[in-house]
Amino acid sequence: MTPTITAFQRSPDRGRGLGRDMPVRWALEEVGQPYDVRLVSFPELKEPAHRALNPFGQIPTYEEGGLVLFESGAIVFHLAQRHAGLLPDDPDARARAVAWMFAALSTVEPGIMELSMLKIVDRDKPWYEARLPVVEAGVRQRLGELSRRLGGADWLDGPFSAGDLLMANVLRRVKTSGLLDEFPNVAAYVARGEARPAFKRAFDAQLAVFDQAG
Ligand code: GTB
Repeated sequence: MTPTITAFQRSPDRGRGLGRDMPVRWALEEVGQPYDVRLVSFPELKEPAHRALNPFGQIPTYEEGGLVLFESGAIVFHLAQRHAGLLPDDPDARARAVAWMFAALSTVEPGIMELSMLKIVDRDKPWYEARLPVVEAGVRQRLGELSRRLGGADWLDGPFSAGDLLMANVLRRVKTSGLLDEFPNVAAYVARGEARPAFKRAFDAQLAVFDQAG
């Protein structure tokens, strides 16, 4: 059964692969699972047919036979449980990899998203210049903590896992901020993730959607 995911018909990131379909595509490529993509417009996201798949009217969704999932982290977790390669077999190592998945999405990503949204939405606000260093400091703190834990290792806990996939994907969003460059081992970690053949296939697939949309 070939699963179907949804993605933006016209991604606002202009093919930079910052949408949440990216980690799902990456995980599918890592485990060698072919997939179909249904492209959805912004108005379609809010229609009942799409809300039946995702009550929040967002991408990505995942359909596989009778199974419907939303939330990119849950979809990556599902794929990692069903296929070999993204979670260790040892139960303790597996639990730690899952902890990194949660850390990526609930401890590291919120500050990064706040910074991203601040720059996109609030640049013209009178308080922008005062707020920016505060939000940057929060992201810098998390990057520093991550840097200290990662040290000289390639991945966060042994072999590459779904935890690394989500963490590297989340960190890609600060690549252009300059903050990542303050932590060379974290920048190298992200680069290692992006150098994986599965990442490249996923990135190229979402870029092709943007290019074809014209
Ligand atoms: N927690 C959910 C998950 O991880 O699946 C969040 C899903 C989500 O935020 N989806 C966004 C969406 O559908 C797209 S990815 N938004 C439409 C809506 O809510 O109406 C987030 C995103 C948004 C914008 C850009 N951008 O402009 O570059 C990139 C990524």
